Amino acid sequence: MWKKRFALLLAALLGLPAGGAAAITVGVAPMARESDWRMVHYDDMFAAIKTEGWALMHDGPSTKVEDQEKALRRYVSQGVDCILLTCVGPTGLEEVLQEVNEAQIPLILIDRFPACMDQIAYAGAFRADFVEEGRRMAYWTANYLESAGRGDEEINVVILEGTTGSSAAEDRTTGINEVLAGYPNLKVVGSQTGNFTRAEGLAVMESFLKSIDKIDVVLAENDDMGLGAIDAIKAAGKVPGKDIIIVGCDAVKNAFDAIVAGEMNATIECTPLYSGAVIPLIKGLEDGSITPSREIMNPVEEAFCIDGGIAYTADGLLSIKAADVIDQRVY
Ligand code: GYE
Repeated sequence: MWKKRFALLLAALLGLPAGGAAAITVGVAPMARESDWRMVHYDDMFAAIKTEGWALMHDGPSTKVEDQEKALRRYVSQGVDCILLTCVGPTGLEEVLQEVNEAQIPLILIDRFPACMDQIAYAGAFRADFVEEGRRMAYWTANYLESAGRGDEEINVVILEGTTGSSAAEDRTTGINEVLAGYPNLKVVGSQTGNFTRAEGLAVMESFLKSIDKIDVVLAENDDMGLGAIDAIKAAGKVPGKDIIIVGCDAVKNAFDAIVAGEMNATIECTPLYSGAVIPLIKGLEDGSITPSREIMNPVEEAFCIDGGIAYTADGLLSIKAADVIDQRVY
């Protein structure tokens, strides 16, 4: 790569250690900023790249695959040392990813993967287990109802889905429905996308409240939509967290505040913090101490709710009381 050779030459001329900090340039594909999760994710990653003294190339935000394609092509032509990719959609990058591979630029996949990932080379892949997160939302709900003496009640559930076609949304919906199938008294009476945004979560919840007589539970596939649902429920004269149970996903700070205020009942964690895994990987790839892995790495995640102590997995892991840990949360 010409860029690296130039950096090494410059380092030699300036008397810096070869392979010194500034020798690494990371290209980050543009992506939308639809949620608190996404904001925290990029703040964390960009701050970590800066701390290393590395150069960052980033054209963002965008929801268009064409913009991602253009940016990746530019990163290839400029010879970056590494590319971080979160796909806006599962398809459309097949060709440019071949070009990334041909240029032998290490590609690190984060959070949303391309459908063609089995056909390409990548150096590492990190994301949450979204199906399991959906299961956890449903397990928590069923066990919470049971603990409140409502285990046999007919319960109407609405789902606020994430962006259609995104793995985070599709997989969470799969996990939710898989578990709810085991609880015939929990019926899904509405399921619609709110695109992972607070504004659309609010709008969809408003229309559910108008068209569905009885809603007992909202399963929001991210916290932002859950917070939007709270606004809609209040506007309809109902009490969120009491008249209607609200379960979110991500465990962002705003959800913690809502839980502690009693307006949201639970959130299932999905960490946006990947720099702690990605930065060491980039360093290891650079110095040869780490070889690319095709294994998908899932972070360890928990669940948080008003009182704690509700089982949220098939094997009975217990949720944590949000108020007990809110001060230690970093996002
Ligand atoms: O849950 C949501 C965001 O892909 C895990 O996308 C991510 C999801 C996250 O907009 O808030």
